[in-house]
Amino acid sequence: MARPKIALVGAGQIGGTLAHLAALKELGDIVLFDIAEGIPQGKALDIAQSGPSAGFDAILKGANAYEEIAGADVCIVTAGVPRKPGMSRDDLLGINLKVMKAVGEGIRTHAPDAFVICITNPLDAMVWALREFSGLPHERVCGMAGVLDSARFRHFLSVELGVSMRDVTAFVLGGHGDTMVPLVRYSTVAGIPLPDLVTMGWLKQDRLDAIVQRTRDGGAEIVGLLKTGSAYYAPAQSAIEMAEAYLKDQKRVLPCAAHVQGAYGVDGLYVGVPTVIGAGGIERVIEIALSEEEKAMFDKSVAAVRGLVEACKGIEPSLA
Ligand code: A3D
Repeated sequence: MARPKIALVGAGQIGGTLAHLAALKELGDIVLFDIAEGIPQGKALDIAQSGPSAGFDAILKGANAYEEIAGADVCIVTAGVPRKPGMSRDDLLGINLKVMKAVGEGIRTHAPDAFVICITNPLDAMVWALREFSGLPHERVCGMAGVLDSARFRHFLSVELGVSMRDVTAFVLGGHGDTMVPLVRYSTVAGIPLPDLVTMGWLKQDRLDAIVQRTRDGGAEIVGLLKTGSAYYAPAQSAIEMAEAYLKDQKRVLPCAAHVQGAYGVDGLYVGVPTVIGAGGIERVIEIALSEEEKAMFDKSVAAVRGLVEACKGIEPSLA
């Protein structure tokens, strides 16, 4: 059986890391696509030359023409610009919307059967726009944010509690931005919900509150340190987890920006929710019970995403 084909649209910091991880995990043959000439070719060659030592079998290729993504099984989109210190994700809207138009049309023409994972910010609005421009079925277009936001939450909690990151599960809902909703009640250490850990005296409430806030600001913290761009190792790993769930039909339960139609009172919007990812793409949106306070936070987040989608329609008349 031929190897799956993975197209990485955008060969910058995240794109290059995605290619490396996909090769190490032998998820398939990899095409790195970018408008910058030489960058995707150089990264493809560099990673391919790590193959003999790493011991993977994968063909890596760099490209500047959309024809090269033809027949891709998975497309991961990072094309666009990242944040610089002082910028919000929303400041990227106008410029990255134009990029999504070109990418969406490229996917529509050359890779209409792919499972598409968008990473470009502002995430929830860009994945919506990418779906509109590509015309692919909603269940085959999604955005990566929840896996990363929950990984940040899990990491901070594991350090605070001195336990393995593997035993910490976390639940983050809503848009990828300042309004994201880390759900403390549904986050656990080996099945023990965080509020119970507070009652047991293992976790202080003020420390938990600080970790929730640090999770919300997780991206900005790294932008502030790097100064020239945003996070890329953990974002790439998170998208690889989603791609693997699709390619191997793992039926993973992962939070991601999915098209929500009806659930949570949302009518046709991409927003961060728990999903099941398998060979059918986003096979299910899981609707969990929310308290009044959680629902209010989620609704605020949804309103922020809706505002960005409306702004997209204002900029690009074909989306209205
Ligand atoms: P960067 O290293 O700048 O790579 C972006 C690449 O896109 C560059 O190589 C550009 O040449 C390329 N590009 C620009 N326009 C086009 C186009 N029209 N077609 C093809 N390629 C193009 O950025 P990065 O890899 O660090 O980040 C990529 C995106 O991911 C940014 O928008 C970030 O804000 C976003 N991001 C999202 C998250 C989430 O959790 C959602 C996390 C981190 C970064």
